[in-house]
Amino acid sequence: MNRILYLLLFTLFIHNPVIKADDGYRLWLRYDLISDPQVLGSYQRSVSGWIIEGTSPSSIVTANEMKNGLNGLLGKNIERLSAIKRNGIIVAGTPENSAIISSLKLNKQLTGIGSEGYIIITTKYRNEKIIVIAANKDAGVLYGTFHLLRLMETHRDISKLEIVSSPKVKIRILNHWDNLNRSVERGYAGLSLWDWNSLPDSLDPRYTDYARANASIGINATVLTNVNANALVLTRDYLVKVAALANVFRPYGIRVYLTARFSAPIEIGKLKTADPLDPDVIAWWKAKADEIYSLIPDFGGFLVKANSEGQPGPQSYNRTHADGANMIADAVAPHNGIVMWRAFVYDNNVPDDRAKQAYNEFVPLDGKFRKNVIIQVKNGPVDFQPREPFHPLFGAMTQTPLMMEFQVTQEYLGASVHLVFLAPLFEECLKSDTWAKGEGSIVAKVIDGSLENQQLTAMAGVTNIGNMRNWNGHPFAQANWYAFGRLAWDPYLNSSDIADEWIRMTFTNDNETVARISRMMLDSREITVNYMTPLGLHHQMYAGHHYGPGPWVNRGRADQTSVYFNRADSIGLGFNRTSTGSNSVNQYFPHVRDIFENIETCPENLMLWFHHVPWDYKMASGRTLWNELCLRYEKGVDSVKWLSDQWELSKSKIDTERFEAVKALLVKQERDAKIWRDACILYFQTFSKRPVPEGVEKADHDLDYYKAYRYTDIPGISSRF
Ligand code: GCW
Repeated sequence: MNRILYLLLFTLFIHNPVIKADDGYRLWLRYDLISDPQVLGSYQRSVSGWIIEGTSPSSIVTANEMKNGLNGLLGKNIERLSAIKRNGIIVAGTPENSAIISSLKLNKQLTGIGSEGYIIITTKYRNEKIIVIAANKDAGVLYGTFHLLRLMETHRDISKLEIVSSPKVKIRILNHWDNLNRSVERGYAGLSLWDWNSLPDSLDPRYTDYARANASIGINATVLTNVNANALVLTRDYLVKVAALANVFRPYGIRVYLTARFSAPIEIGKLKTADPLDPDVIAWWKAKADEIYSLIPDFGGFLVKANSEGQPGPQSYNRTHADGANMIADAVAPHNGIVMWRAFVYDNNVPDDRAKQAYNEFVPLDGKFRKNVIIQVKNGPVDFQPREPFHPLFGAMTQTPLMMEFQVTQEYLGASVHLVFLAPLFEECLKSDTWAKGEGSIVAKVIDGSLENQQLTAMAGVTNIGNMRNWNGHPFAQANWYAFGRLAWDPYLNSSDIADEWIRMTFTNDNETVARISRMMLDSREITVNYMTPLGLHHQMYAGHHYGPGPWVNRGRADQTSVYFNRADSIGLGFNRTSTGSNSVNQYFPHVRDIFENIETCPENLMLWFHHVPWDYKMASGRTLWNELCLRYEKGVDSVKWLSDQWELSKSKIDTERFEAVKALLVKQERDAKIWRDACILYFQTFSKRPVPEGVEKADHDLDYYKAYRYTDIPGISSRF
């Protein structure tokens, strides 16, 4: 009887596994017991113990991860061993720190994978079948361990492993736009993680969890402070705090960088100038660099925003960006530091087309930068819009390394309220063909250095991390952190593979649910483009908060207004950037230029970026531009409803806490999508003077209502705007 009852209970349990509440803190590193009995059984047969012989701080954190991961996933204590005495042992280490690894003679496999790469193989050791994670250095062992755990979290077959992986990009770096008072510029997930007041004495355990999460996806660097920089962080009191963070991050392979305020020699150095050619200024930066390295020997270097949006820079002294970058680069060079110099510049003298400015300023400087300078370029020529063409600088500088700057925080994509998976946006840019050296010269090849054989390579993500319990605000915003890390490791990955992994680790391995959520995620970016800025429109956000619509915004600096970018008039809509307009198309290589120049060949999704299109222009659908535009907005709104329906179908497979959180956010997203649709259609209609086509829901209010509409619930910044 008991036995039958037991069996009954067991079957019930297996078929209805309890879905535990989840506050999202553990991100994709949940390590919950594997719920699929078959998968669990096969893993329990393949894994019976593990060995990590190394004793460095990095080996210790790797061992902790191995232990917590295996014990959690397999639901029992998996023994740590010191010798191979049976089948199913995992051995992780380097030839230096592990006698077993060294005896396996893996030199051939290990050459060419560098200091961060790893191999994971199934092999035999004195007749015992074992899994080996081997690397040249500790960091590789840690990454390999995370990889193996990921395979298990995603229920992959681990019986015959033959994995070789090494990062294609050298510096994979988060940019925190965090201020020293803990506010975060464009941050929507609470305060900055860095509690400067309590550092260096008190170390929040979150610092460790932050490092772990980053290491799990291969991120190996972080810039702690805002590019709109405060020189105070370079004073000794703060540097000691920075050093404390660097100490926490080091075992996880993460190096710390800071933003350098160009006028720091004046502000904290008491000099009269910050002129990069002034000997006192040069000496000040050199001494500052020496001081930093005495506290943080593996300090990465500086990120600099100069002569842009009011930030000081070399041009204030009639010097060039190269003069400024080189001066700081020389100060850090003896310590192997680098300077990441941003190309997001726009001058106070408003140019004819803001999209052209970075290219015009930087291309003439090609070849003039020191070897340890890399130019950090945003993915598109304007500013992190839902859709932009790739930045024309990619491929255009042959002697200077260029790095990517993606924005992970959703400044222009609905903050932490809208469900928008950004991997498709990142992927679209990385796979864009610049034609710099003929067909196939895709942006990813600029970023991984292969196009021009650059050794210094990097990818930055302006992060969406804050001190909210779930780190990012929206449960799905975690996927953007995850995707950034994975693409920085390998810019050739596909969004769908990334989504699949992330969903399995974060929510469930139920195939049907994974497929459904994956569809939602993969479509989500296009959905947002439709209800915000379809057909190549851009920068139509309300001034300041950039959250809701503001196509009418016409006050302030001209090239920050919506009317500057939409150019709506009685004839049509869109920014003429062809040869008859601003001619920014000419910054692209001829093949690409010709495609964008001709309205017949310009991709429709970028049409209003490059062309001023008449309202009655016939689109691919056969509809006029006006009708097509209205229907795109409607499609955006309808698709948000679709997202909600899809989410509802996943209810039984998701823990209540996160299910309800996402559900509530989708309600807001639908509200916002409607506001976008109605506000934009009503505003553009004042120019088109055409009726709204059938199939588009009628706006609830008139244009004045939307112009006067004030959000009270934008995370993080509602008090400011
Ligand atoms: O998009 C703009 C943002 C600013 C930001 C700037 C930049 C940090 O609105 O908040 O400043 O870009 O990238 O420097």
